[in-house]
Amino acid sequence: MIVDAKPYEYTFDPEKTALLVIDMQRDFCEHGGFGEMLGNDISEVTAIIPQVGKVIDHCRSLGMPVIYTKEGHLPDLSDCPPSKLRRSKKQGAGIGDMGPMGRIMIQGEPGNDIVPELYPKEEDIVIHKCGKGSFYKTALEDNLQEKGIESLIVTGVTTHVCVQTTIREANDRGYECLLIKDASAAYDRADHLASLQMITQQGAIFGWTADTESLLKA
Ligand code: TIU
Repeated sequence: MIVDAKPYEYTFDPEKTALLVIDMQRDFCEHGGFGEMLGNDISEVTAIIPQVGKVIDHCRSLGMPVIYTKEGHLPDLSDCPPSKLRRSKKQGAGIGDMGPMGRIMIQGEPGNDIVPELYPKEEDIVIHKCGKGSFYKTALEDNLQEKGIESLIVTGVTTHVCVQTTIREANDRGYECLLIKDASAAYDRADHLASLQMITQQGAIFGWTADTESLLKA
């Protein structure tokens, strides 16, 4: 399939492509979550939920694996670097502290769950990650290799943090990444736009970008 994309056409084989849905969890997308407690306005992020849903439906209809990630930590915080813990507390969003949606950024707490509008299905893969990148200390690469995946369509939040870190990790591992630009968001639109530029510059130095409509047309 050929998608009208930047910096030039993106070609993928649905049988060798997976969809990544990065961190569309309540902690980043809902009021009272980690993202808002860090001092962000969440409106750019909530606005993409319907678009992410469209991309998920489309990729499912093509038979592609759908892989969700969730950023969070074990209840005993043993997988949270002291530096990350310290900085979260200093910013007023202490990881592991009690918040409006349970303990902040802790696996199994309501805030760590995927937003109801995009809830995973039984057959989907859900990856727990403790870092910003989806490959760091996870089984993602093994999952992709088992399925013979060579390309990744990427959605989720936030573009300049977990999404871009994941695309950089994937690029170094040889995956061809397409970021769906209206199915990803940063809290600040300038960060989102800067990320798109960084990904596509120098002849797709990290990958491609396209909008949902172009993907659906392909
Ligand atoms: N703070 C912020 O913009 N993002 C994160 O902390 N994690 C993700 O991007 N998922």
